[in-house]
Amino acid sequence: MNKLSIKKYTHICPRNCPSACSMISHIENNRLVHLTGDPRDAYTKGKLCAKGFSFLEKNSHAERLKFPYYQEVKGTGRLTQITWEKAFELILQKIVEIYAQYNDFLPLAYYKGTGNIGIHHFVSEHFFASLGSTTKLVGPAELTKLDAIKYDTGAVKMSDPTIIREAGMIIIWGANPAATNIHLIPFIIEAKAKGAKIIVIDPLYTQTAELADLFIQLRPSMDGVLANLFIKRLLQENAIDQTFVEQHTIGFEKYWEYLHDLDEEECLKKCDVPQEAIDLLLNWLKRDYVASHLIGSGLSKHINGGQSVRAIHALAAIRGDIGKLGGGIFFKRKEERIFNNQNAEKAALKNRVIHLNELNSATHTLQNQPPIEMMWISCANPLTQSPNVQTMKQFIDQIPFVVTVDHFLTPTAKMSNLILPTTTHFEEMDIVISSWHKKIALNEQAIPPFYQSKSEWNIMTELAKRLNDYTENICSFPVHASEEEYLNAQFNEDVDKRYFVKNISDLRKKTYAPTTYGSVWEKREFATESKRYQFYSREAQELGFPPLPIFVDGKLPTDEHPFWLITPHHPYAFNSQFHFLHLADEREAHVVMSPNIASNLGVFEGEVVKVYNEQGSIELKVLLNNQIPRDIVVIYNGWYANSDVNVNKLVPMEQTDMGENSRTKGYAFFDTFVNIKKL
Ligand SMILES: Nc1nc2c(c(=O)[nH]1)N[C@H]1C(S)=C(S)[C@@H](COP(=O)(O)OP(=O)(O)OC[C@H]3O[C@@H](n4cnc5c(=O)[nH]c(N)nc54)[C@H](O)[C@@H]3O)O[C@H]1N2
Ligand SMILES: Nc1nc2c(c(=O)[nH]1)N[C@H]1C(S)=C(S)[C@@H](COP(=O)(O)OP(=O)(O)OC[C@H]3O[C@@H](n4cnc5c(=O)[nH]c(N)nc54)[C@H](O)[C@@H]3O)O[C@H]1N2
Ligand code: SF4
Ligand SMILES: [Mo]
Repeated sequence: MNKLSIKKYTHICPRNCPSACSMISHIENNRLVHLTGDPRDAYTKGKLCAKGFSFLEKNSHAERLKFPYYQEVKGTGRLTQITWEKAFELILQKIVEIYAQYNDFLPLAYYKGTGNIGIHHFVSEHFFASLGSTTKLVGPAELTKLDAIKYDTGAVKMSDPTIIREAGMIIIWGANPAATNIHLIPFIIEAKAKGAKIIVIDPLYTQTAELADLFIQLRPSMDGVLANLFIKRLLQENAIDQTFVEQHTIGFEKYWEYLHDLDEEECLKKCDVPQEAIDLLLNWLKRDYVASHLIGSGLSKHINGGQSVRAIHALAAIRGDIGKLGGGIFFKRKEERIFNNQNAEKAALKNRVIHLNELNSATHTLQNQPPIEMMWISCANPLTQSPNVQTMKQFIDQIPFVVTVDHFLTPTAKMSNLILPTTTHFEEMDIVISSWHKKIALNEQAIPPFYQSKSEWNIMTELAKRLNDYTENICSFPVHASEEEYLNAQFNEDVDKRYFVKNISDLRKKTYAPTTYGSVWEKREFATESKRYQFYSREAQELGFPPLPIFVDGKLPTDEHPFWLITPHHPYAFNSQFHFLHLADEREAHVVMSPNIASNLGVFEGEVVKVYNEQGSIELKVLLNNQIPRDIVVIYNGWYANSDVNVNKLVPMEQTDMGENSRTKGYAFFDTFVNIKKL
């Protein structure tokens, strides 16, 4: 390799990952030949994960979509390769037909998933907003815990996560950062090296549990019980921060009444945690350590998730950890909607919003007037990632014209009439912001688009031009000369206020976001009406929730379906992405169970079993694990390209308690119960 002919470019991984790693591509003759992490990144410090490195292979993978395809009948697999000209013609024809029939664009629906979180990728939402009123399909979001936090502190704020290294104790609830937030681990290790205790609370012994001083194997959805139990014990032993409670909180007396009556025996039974573990953690909580709580997505995938988060938050409040350096709660926020194109939909006031978590019957669209005639899917693979995929499939099937923009022929793409190939972050310009640390950065284009793929900006711009050629001013989508010009037009004062950048050239000059030292709520003045932390939230009460962070029962296994099914995120895949690169040892989905369950079923490792419930059934091989409880089985969520196994056939479309105040309730993915049969 001639070093002189190598050019280097900077990129930001655009997965919905807390890390937002900076990477450097090495390009020779327009080909991506080498990839490294970028050492200038203050948070990731030049590291990537296995998936990040695998972009080298993934970007020119043999299975990557090269051309636009059309199929008359969705799901037949009779795909015809077509030209972009033909693809635009088909879309234009459909849009014009819809407008002629309804004099309105409401029958036009769009769904943007989380496959790529870059600002560029809000261009499809921007395009649909520029048509006037359309139908927005809203999918799952990380909002359950955010609503919960807002009831307590009035606003959602989080300290820079690197400050966790100053904590004396880190309690990790329902998260597996060693797999899902890997660049946080060095900061946790740093705290540990300075003497911090690491506690992992999870029904599963995860990769993160391996790092812990104490692992508490809690029953699923019982976090609220455990947190309330600790609060009661701390109160009994007078080990709370009296000043914080008196001067900075409201509702403590009412909360105390609840705690006073809390039956400790009953709590212990519900959690099924050994007394020894409770005593050990209580002992640490009684000491003068600053405690931080890392709250993952595990809690908020249960119907009582929001309520559990409030109880954990209350534990942080009662000890006065909130506002202390390295203390309080840490969590992944929702994506920040701050750029112009992310908020374009707000201008389209008459938008119809359909929450996908309410798709309880296949007749949903038929009952909606006007019906959906066309659906545009971008950055999403709902036919693997949505709960109750059977219903999702019926929903998509009854829509006459479905367009999917993706890199691969996913199950969702296969159920589309038109499949459009798009560029990756090496082939387009973008801006990425992190939903975890305070980062904003420019992603450069390094190589030309793969075969005939087009960037999403390019697709929407071409479409807007053609639409306006057909009927003048039918669509107000701004036609810019380049991606850079388009992205530049998305900056505004809010972006400047938060990130101190006004345009792309500012981003070019900017070195990576410095990590900030300090803590949110330092002054202990909260964003609630009373300026105090609310053990008692009137807002929660008004919306029909318990005003206090009390424990609310979740769901439990039944005789008919005696096993919990937990479907967490794969360490070597990203939601439905990367599985086919086989970064992990296993090449297909497995059901992980305790040897005890296997022996009761009479099956050995590697044998195929049927996992089923009232909604559906799947057949897959058994993997044994002797650290897993006897009534829990695990199947990673995701998509194995060479297999029909789809775990979301078993997951019901059940909503979580909270989230609606911020936009939409979450999905209770982990309240799934199954039975298992030997085949
Ligand atoms: N490698 C990788 N990284 C990712 C992703 C990926 O797919 N792969 N996805 C990204 C996305 S979109 C997200 S949302 C995040 C998710 O990041 P995490 O929240 O870390 O996701 P999970 O791996 O699903 O971990 C949830 C954990 O909660 C546990 N759990 C389940 N129920 C309960 C409960 O009731 N109480 C407690 N205490 N624990 C419970 C599960 O056993 C599991 O270990 O990760 C992001 N990062
Ligand atoms: N059972 C179960 N199901 C779950 C979960 C669970 O824990 N258990 N977790 C849920 C969570 S937290 C999340 S966030 C969702 C995620 O589900 P989705 O939002 O669907 O996200 P992904 O599967 O990451 O990616 C979707 C698609 O985006 C495509 N894509 C990637 N980059 C681009 C791009 O630049 N442009 C376009 N047009 N497409 C692109 C990918 O190829 C992929 O096909 O899954 C949810 N589903
Ligand atoms: S998936 Fe996450 S950790 Fe891996 S390269 Fe992308 S941003 Fe970094
Ligand atoms: Mo997610």
